[in-house]
Amino acid sequence: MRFAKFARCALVAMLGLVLIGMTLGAASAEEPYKAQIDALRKGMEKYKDYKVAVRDLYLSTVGCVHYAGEKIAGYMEYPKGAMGVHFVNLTIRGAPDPMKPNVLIYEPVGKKLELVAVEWLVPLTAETKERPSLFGQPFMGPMEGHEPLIPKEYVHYDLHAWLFKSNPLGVFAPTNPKVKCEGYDFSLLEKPTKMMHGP
Ligand SMILES: [Cu+2]
Repeated sequence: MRFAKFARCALVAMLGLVLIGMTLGAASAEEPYKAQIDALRKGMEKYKDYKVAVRDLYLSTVGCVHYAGEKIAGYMEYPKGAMGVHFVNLTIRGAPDPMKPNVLIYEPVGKKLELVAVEWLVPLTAETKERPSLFGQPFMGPMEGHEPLIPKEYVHYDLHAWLFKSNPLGVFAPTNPKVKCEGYDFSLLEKPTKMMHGP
């Protein structure tokens, strides 16, 4: 009798440990990079004012990009949700710099633009030897350019990081179901982009 009780207690304790382990496991994807991600967020904070971003040559591509969540064979998969308005800096080139993303993403909220994410956009070139990765995250792609705002010929890899708005799909997911383009004049529903081949 007493042993049965002990066994039950031990089982409950073990289950508890397993649950704690699972929770820690889920959080650990970005854990080793936490300090680096915090430093990046701090460095990007000044861009909460979009005018500061424009002065630093992050220029608006106007459309608030969102996806319906459709799945097509041979095309990239974007879960239903939005990205927002991309501000692209074409003067940042070369290998992706974890502290200097070349894209900032804003969500239109009322008459304001709120900084929600950053993105690294890396073209596929003859010199590309391997898939880029940052913070232990392999980039998505290679894929065609996102029409109609980016020409199809711009074959690239990309990685998003939701630094300023939580994303239930994860910090590095391409779309965020909590970001909305509705009510914004330049809302733009994009089709999934064609997958290409590369390292
Ligand atoms: Cu994007």
